[in-house]
Amino acid sequence: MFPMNTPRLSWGGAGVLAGLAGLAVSHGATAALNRPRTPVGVVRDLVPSTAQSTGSPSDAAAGLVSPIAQLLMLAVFAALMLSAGRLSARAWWASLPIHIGVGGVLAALVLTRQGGELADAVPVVAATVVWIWSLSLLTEPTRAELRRVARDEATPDPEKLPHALATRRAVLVRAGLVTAGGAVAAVGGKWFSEGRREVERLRRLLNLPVTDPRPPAAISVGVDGITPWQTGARRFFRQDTVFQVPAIRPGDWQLRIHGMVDEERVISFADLIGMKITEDWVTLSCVTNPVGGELVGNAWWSGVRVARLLEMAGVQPGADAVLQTSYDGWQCGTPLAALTDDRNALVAVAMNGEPLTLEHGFPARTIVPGLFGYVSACKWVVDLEVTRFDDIETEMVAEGFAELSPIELTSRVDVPREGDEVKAGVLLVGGVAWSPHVGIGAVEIAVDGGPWQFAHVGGTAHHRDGNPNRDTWVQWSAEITVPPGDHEIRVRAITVEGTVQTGVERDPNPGGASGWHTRKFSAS
Ligand SMILES: Nc1nc2c(c(=O)[nH]1)N[C@H]1C(S)=C(S)[C@@H](COP(=O)(O)O)O[C@H]1N2
Ligand SMILES: [Mo]
Repeated sequence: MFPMNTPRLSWGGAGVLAGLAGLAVSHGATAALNRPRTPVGVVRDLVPSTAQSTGSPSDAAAGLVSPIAQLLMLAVFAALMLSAGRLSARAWWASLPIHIGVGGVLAALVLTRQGGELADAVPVVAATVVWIWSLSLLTEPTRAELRRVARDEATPDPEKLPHALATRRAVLVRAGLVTAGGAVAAVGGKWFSEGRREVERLRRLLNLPVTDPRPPAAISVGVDGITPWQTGARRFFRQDTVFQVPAIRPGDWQLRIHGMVDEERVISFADLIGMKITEDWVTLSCVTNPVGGELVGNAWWSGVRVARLLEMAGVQPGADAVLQTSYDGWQCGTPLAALTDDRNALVAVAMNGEPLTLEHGFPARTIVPGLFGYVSACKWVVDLEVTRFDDIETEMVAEGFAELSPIELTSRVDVPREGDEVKAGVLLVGGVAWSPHVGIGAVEIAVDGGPWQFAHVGGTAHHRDGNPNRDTWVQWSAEITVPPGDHEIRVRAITVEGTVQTGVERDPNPGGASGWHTRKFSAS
């Protein structure tokens, strides 16, 4: 470590150690978040690489430029961190301009590189936080001693303060903690990412017995800018409580079915995909979706019917719920009836003809047509316990959300967007409407508070047995005529059973938000 009895060096040394700890954490975070480049890597990329050009005699010398430039950058970094450390002799926050400055420059570099995403800045932010926090931790004992001495001497010189033994020990312990913390973060992140990379590789190698159909003809109403009927895996909303997406090897995955059953069953991934695969279109939505919100998507799911799995175990009388548990411990309680009736409630292994993405529950998750995700769509599902609602409690239900939670009858305007400026005259508008497992019968719009008028509703898919699939959303469109000026369009849907979507505005808790979606726009 740095010599503790020469404080001039110890301030600077603390700065450098904090700097290195921050870089280690940024490496770990980059790996754990699966980002393509570490902040250090991004800086290194700034040095023009000469290694690729071969053939001319000057190449050997040119090849040296890059390591030298890299050393220089390292020296600049060390010098900055050293000054930060020395500034911290005054107060823990005196180094903030340097740390935030360096973090800001790195964040700008990381975000502006080609393909940069907001998530790429997380490791930089983590590094900056670690710089500030660990430097303050490393220097606090010495600053405390300075304050103590200042009570006796008029102006103690922070550079010449002889360390008391206790202070020296405190600093060394803290230096050890910071070093160990940095090492654990770097190694842990790397270890984690290797697990994820391996699972990504296994996922690509999987060859599932599933199909990948096109959306049926006449589904689309052909309005530019409207939400596509089929939602791609990348575009599909993601809603979960995990900090790290579980990386589960299919070979390690098991589904345990137990509780109020005749015979407990444990099913492997190989068992599962060896069973009869059922496939269908299902629209999934989150209960927290606000009116007009985007927490809804529609995909082609492939998997094994939960009813079949429960039948294998033999459900005992008296049960009315299945407590589902995911690999990460998340739980939801699902009405047994929805899992055993004739709807296609699935333990799904594929979405849109591809194995589930890790984010959406690889290698297996449940999908239950007609129910909100929080009571039914358990990602990374590993356990199904047949039970009674009276005997279980789940987090969302404890927060007041409904125990039985069918997806609300909902409709949304996609076009025009809020605040759009359009040409006066005839305007093509459109959106989506859903009431999964019930089905949309009609969609109505009202312009500028005028009377409700029917919109055109796009086609529906059909189940394999030929019956119409009521489990998905539909697109709708309408031609309206708008004079110049400000306008407002609102939409409501009506189910096949004749239920009209309510205009009463309610919060998502307990059973999903309600109210008519309205868009304001102007024409000229
Ligand atoms: N393991 C696990 N499964 C989960 C959740 C979760 O937090 N953890 N969230 C649920 C909620 S609230 C919703 S709306 C859906 C969302 O599924 P998606 O992320 O595939 O769109 O997953 C459900 N399944
Ligand atoms: Mo949700």
